[in-house]
Amino acid sequence: MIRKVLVANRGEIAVRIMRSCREMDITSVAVYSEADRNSLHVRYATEAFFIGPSPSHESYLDMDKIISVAREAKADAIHPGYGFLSENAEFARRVNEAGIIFIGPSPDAITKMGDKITARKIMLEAGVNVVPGTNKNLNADEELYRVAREIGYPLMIKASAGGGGKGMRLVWKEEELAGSYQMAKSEAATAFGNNSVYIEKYIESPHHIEFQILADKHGNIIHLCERECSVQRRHQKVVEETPSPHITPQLRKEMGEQAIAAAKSVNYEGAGTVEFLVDNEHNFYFLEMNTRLQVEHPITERVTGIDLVKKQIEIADGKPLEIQQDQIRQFGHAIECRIYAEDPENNFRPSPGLIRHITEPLGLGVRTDGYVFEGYEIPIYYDPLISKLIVWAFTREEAIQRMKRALFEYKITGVKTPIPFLKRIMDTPDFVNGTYNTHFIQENEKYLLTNERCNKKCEDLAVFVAYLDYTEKTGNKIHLNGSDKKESAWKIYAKQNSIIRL
Ligand code: MV4
Repeated sequence: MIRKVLVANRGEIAVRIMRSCREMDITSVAVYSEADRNSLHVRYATEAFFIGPSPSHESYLDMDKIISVAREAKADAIHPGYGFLSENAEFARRVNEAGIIFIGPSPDAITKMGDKITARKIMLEAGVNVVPGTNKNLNADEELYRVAREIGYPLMIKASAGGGGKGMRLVWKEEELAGSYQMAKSEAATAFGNNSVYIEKYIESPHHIEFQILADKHGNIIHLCERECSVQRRHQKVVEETPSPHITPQLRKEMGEQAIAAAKSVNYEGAGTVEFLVDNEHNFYFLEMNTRLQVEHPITERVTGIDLVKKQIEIADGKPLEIQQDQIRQFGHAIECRIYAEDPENNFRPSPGLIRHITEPLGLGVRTDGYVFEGYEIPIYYDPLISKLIVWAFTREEAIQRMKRALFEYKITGVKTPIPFLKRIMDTPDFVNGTYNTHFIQENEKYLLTNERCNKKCEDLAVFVAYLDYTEKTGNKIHLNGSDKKESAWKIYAKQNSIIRL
């Protein structure tokens, strides 16, 4: 029986996991670094242990330290959250060897899915659609040119140890092949300590659609339908929604079956996500499998009514999944916006610092998963995610309106956030119509980055033009920086002549 869980994470996801623990009468154990002494996950937990200095490799990535704390606290299980050690097979193995339950899949499943060439091979054997490409590490000889020609251009070279957009290269024509190949290999060696690469046909303008699956220790596997994650910027998700406006019930059924086949092929246990690329003709291809709980899991929880963290814990505890596939429904529509401490007007640079004021949205159909509070200082050491705003409504249209309302209510000062940027996404025709793909942000950049500073400059210019127009037509000279009564005369003039709105 799992009675006590150590949460090997921080921030919003640590709090999210502890909330489910509390509902299950499970004692939660927090671990924290120097920078997290005042963090909410420490206050929320039943017990908390200091594990080291702020840099994550000396704290949240220190396997020995975390396992020894788990032993000391007599935790029955460790939940890794996402990021940090969540997809580290060695950590999962060492946790198990310490006689502690790792809340997640087996080290073997993590290893297989972590190596993209191995995963492609296993998927092919399991009858899962994979992107046409190679399934072995290629050397730079005639074979490379031959297979590249077979696959056709454009194509992608990807690092086998990569994933999530890291270590990818797009090759448009044969002349670029050798150079890109060498660069991809050396980048992979530096970034992952593994220079294996493979080739895939380039899927143009794809949708990024992922399926949530749950698998227990008794061979039961179900899928909880899809999440549309095509609104991304530099491989960082910005907005997610479910159901996907791009997929049909028939496609959902086929993709769901393949997602289950993918999980089955590695004897998957726990919650996992199977990512697909879907093209405009509704062809879909396995991309990779994430062997962890994902950031965007709440939208699935909202439409299915299933607490995914609770299911993870129950599965780890050996309980069979009681719910059958035909009981899974997507009820209504859910959208998530990620609120990062970053500055969209400054190339999305992280904007850590003190939260001076925060008012979170409330009301019908609104959920926020966060961890910050007034007076909290966001550390520079970790992911700058402040919170996730999740809305639900019966229809997609209503959900968008509700998201706009919630974004209007959301007030955060002290750090920069992408709230104005997210509001504009909700007003962009491709988003409103549900006709977007992974190029959405790039294609709509002009509109989305019409920032506040630019608006202010336009306004200043309009005021100046109005002033010139007034002085020219009336002969009156007014000083712009004076706040005398005469100033209002030219403002009135400007307003009446529709030069500016004031
Ligand atoms: C691709 C692709 C087109 N064709 N693979 C980027 C993230 C990583 N998981 C895989 N990625 C892509 N792989 C082939 N064969 C296009 C992307 C891609 C992308 C995928 C999902 C979401 C956003 C993206 C943005 C650019 C490229």
